[in-house]
Amino acid sequence: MSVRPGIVIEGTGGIWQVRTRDGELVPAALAGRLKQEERDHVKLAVGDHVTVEPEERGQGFRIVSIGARHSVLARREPGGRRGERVLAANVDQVLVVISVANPEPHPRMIDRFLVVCEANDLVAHLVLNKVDLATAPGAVDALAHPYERAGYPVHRTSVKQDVGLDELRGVLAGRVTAVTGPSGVGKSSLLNTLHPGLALRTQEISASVNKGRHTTVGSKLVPLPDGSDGYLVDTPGLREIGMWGLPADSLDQCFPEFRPYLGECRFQDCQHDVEPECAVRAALAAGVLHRGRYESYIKLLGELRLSDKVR
Ligand SMILES: Nc1nc2c(ncn2[C@@H]2O[C@H](COP(=O)(O)OP(=O)(O)O)[C@@H](O)[C@H]2O)c(=O)[nH]1
Ligand SMILES: [Mg+2]
Ligand SMILES: [Zn+2]
Repeated sequence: MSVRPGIVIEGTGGIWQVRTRDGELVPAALAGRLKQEERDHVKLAVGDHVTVEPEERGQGFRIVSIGARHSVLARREPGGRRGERVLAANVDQVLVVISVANPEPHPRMIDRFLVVCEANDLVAHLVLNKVDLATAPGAVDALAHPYERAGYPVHRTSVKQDVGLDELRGVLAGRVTAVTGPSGVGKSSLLNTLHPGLALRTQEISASVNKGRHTTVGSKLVPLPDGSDGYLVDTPGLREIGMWGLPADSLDQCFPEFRPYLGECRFQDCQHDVEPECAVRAALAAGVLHRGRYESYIKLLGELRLSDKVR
């Protein structure tokens, strides 16, 4: 039979664009049986692995099966999981891009991006771009250090001086990657230098074009032109995912370096703030945990406690 495996790269319902394993792009609609299932629970999304077969009549294809997902990039609406909207399925990793200078890095902002990744069970890589602008010796290492200690891969790059670009190209190859970070840090420059000719919508443009009609502009997967079967997730929604829906008492899980201590505190529901005999704060006092990362935790904890109350 002529059933072909592929990946959904574009569409918001109705007709989907499926890229088959041999690289052909075919329009496809959900088979009637799957449409019923979709109404019942999961909605098809960009990034889903599917199989398609040709329609009996006409040029189109139909999607006859949907594979299990290993991850979802979802925007949770205030009020919990009910309003969850899947921006992309099967995202392998997120690159959080920060610049060493111009704009100045804010570690607390880096922590916020990483928490969003952890809360969505997404593997995060930190990219420190514009290393050519570092002034003090050791400044880049000092920035990288707490994240390397927490277990994150950290990549030092410069578009201007061609530093770390081959390494980063290797990180993208064969994987589905979403890229995020503040504006002006060099995300577009990096991607265009790594893979000239990529047809990415820039986040800045989609953010303004999209105002007030988030449901009409969907995500896209952009195939990498290196034949590696890697994709970039082009989504207008990534920066708005935020921490909505994350309960305050799960925040500690979003700091990977805290995990060895969780469960070691005197109180089982310890939030590592003012509670006595807290294993996280003991590790902090012993210099094993990084002070700035802990301060980020306390700041984000305060925000989540507030939004827990609003709900
Ligand atoms: N010095 C230096 N400037 C860079 C580097 N990468 C990007 N830029 C500059 O930073 C500015 C913002 O880059 P852009 O790619 O638009 O950032 P985006 O908003 O994150 O997409 C541009 O003027 C780039 O030329 C780099 O590695 N070193
Ligand atoms: Mg840009
Ligand atoms: Zn504790």
